[in-house]
Amino acid sequence: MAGAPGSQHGLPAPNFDEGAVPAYSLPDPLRFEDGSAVADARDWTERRRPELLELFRRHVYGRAPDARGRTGWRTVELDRRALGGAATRKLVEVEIRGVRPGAARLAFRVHVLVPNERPGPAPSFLLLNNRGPERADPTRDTKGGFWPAEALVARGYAAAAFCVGDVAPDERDSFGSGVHALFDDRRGPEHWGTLAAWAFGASRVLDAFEADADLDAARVALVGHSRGGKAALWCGAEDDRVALVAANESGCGGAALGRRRFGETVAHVNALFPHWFCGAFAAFGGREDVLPVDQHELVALLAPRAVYVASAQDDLWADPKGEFLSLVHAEPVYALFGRGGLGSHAAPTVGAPRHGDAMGYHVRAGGHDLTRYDWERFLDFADVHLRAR
Ligand code: GTR
Repeated sequence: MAGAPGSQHGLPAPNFDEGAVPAYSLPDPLRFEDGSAVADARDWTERRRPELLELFRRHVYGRAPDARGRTGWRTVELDRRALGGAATRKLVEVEIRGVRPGAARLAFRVHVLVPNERPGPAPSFLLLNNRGPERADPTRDTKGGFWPAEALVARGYAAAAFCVGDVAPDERDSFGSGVHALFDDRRGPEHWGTLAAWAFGASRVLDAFEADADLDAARVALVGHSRGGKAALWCGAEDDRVALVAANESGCGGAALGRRRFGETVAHVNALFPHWFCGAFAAFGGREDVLPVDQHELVALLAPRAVYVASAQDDLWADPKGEFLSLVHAEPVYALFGRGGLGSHAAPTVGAPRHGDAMGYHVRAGGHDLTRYDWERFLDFADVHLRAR
């Protein structure tokens, strides 16, 4: 793929040839680090899941601070006649109170459009918006496939979005700013990276949703595209209040298996975006086989909750096949809970979504973007799992 971002950094050219994918063997999510086997769902939940979560914190995303009692929220704007009367628009300010003197609080804004016609508290889709604010415009002056709020509301879901950059800037040297500055004065190897900070922000939005009588916080789907998809998956792993995660073209550090080294690799992503991860992750560039985890285990951390992975045919940088395989290899963990996965492991067909039991997948035609097509599939899947009541 000409001009793939990695080629500018003196790194090996990325591989886009399926025939050149190296032989690899994946870590088994159902084996403890001491080699013993996970016996049942209880063993998984009480012992193996915490062990795995800790491995991801130490080696990949870093450890976020304890947020208990640190969130505040208030509605700063309310319009009951938004979307031509179909929705109530709220602008909610979420506040995070820090522990460091001189960096006491950070406030960021969440836009929510709640359907006015609803039988009770609404299920919702919360977008971790990693693009400009105009991509999730609550006034609807700017509309597009990235956040088709009207379509969500028409199907009974609240449409919510916040800009991840308001929680932590997407910049290399940003550790001393955004939400990081509230808690830390230095960056160590296990300190939370920017993806973990965005995930932390999404969890604080859930704190606010739990206090909002118009919303059902037990039926929240997180949606993230690309780097936003990586953060959405990690949020679902860290926060079991999340009912469904839809990770769109999340690629390396998201749903794609690292050991395949197809498209963007651990070396590329660390060279381009070292701040996204904890410092320790950089050591695994080109050494994916010694990383104690792979990304199917990130998906497994969501079990038995609903998970949707979406790819785009031309988005080889994100490794569509590796994204699909993460679901496949997470299935044994879902099976512990009596939950089925995708239903079939046959190679997916472009434009033919596969919605199994707790897992959904599609690969659509076209390139790297979050589109109306993707959302329509997430909605179909959510109708089964979050059922708009
Ligand atoms: C790319 C990056 C990917 C993905 C993407 C995006 O440059 O290499 O991992 O996150 O940006 O967020 O659109």
